[in-house]
Amino acid sequence: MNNPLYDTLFGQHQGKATPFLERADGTIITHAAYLDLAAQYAHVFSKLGLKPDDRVAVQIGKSPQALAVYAACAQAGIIFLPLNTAYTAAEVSYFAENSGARLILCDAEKAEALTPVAATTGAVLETLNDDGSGSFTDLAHPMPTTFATVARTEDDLAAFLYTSGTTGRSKGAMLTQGNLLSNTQALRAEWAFTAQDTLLHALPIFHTHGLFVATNIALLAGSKVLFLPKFDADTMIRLMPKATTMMGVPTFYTRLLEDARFTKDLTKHMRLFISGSAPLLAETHLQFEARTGHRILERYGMTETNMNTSNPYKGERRAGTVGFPLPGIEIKITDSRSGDTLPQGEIGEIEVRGPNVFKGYWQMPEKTAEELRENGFFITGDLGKIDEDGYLHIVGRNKDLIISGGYNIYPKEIELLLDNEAGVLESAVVGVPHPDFGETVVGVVVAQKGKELDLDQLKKNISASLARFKQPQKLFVVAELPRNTMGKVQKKALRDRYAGLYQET
Ligand code: MCA
Ligand code: AMP
Repeated sequence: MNNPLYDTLFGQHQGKATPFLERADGTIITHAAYLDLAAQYAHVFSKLGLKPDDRVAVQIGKSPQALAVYAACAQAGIIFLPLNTAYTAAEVSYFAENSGARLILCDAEKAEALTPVAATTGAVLETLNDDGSGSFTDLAHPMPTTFATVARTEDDLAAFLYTSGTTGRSKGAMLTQGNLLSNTQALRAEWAFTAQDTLLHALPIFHTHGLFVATNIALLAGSKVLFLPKFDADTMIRLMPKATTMMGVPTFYTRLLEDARFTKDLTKHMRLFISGSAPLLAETHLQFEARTGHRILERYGMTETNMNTSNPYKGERRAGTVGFPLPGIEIKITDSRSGDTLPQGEIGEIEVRGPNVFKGYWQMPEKTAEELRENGFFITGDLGKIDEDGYLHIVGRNKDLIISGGYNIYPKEIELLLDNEAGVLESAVVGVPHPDFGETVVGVVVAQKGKELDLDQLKKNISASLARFKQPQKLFVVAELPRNTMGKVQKKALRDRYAGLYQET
């Protein structure tokens, strides 16, 4: 095997007219058509002068073409760097610059805003729109539909996914072919995916969940994918009868449960519902079972590790837990300060080791050393315990992170922007419970002495540099921030103070 990721996930389907993607309008893209397009894209990379290990930063909508860029990168040995479509040009500029991307692919409407960063970094900028048109397509059109796959090993890098940190600076998690492949193989087997499956896919494809979990498993198993541009309850319900499996963040499940058309009858043929990326409330799990008779299978993962644990496919799926370590993966619970392993049942830091654990953060050896121990254990920043039956429970986070609708938001990034605004002395950003998104962002600011703050203006000012989903839904002015005796801001006190903001009455 000369390119493990490409050969195993993609190459096995070359020339096969089997259905791969089915779009909401019923159009089908076969494996063969998909891989022909990927080969054409790989030729364009060569024509543009890209070499193996170069990075391609991709901020484009969810389309078969976007997925073909991923395959093309694997085939050409290029590092795929997908970016959330909600990111502003300022955010994308950082990723493009930090990664040293040689090519930036974006929608035509974003091209103007991203031209300056391409000019600064010397990257080529091409466009690829949701409907498949664009300058990249024009370049690909005359290219051959076969490409000599570039030789790689499992240790070679396949993708960078950026994840924020407590300092507010995003870090590029380097994922190898072996990281992705080993996890896909473990999950396919655990969840029993086969070519008879049809996966209802409404997740974005720029994060681990929709790309490396959902898409990779379907590719490995040869399953068909009902490929929807985004979550939309009407379309999900219309297409559910054609599916056998679904993956989603908890918001998908709470939204479906709110819909009276989502019934036992609609789901009786379904084989499996999987949830992850954010905590699924035990209450949602139980409500789902009462409505449909299905127990949602909850699993736990991270950008740096892909999936770590999963509730069993065959055994008991326990509400409020994330199950057992996947085969080949070790989990231990440690004392945050000493790093010592704690006795079973005690709450501590969750650490993980296995072939799934990433190679480190791009050009940030100190950050890597802080989180990745020399013995290979990665310190997740999540707090958990293992119960007497071996199920892992996530009970909290040792990192300052908000998860809204499955998207991660790092308060520090928003606080730095707020602190920079005229008249702001200091700020704190917290996540509060939200019925739809699980958590949502609330900001608290302290004005400089004698200054009046215009909160609407403040919101507007920071919005230029911040994706919409990260922007505080509410801002409050307070006289001072609650602090402990060490002077540290007590975020828990703030979370408690604003916990009722979105509670339904
Ligand atoms: C959209 N909006 C949001 C979010 N999504 N606000 C807060 N949190 C969100 N997650 C805002 C938009 O900016 C917009 O604001 C308004 O909501 C409507 O936008 P729309 O696109 O229509 O939203 P939606 O379709 O209702 O989207 C909600 C969603 C979506 C379906 C929950 O966010 C989603 O698909 N989330 C999945 C994220 C995911 O895949 N995470 C996996 C990460 P306005 O109206 O003000 O303009 S991977 C991971 O975490 C690990 C590895 C793991 O374990 O999987
Ligand atoms: P990300 O940085 O996007 O990879 O998000 C990873 C984080 O999402 C983890 O560190 C957890 O805090 C959280 N997460 C993922 N899956 C679950 C889950 N099933 N339950 C609770 N938290 C989860």
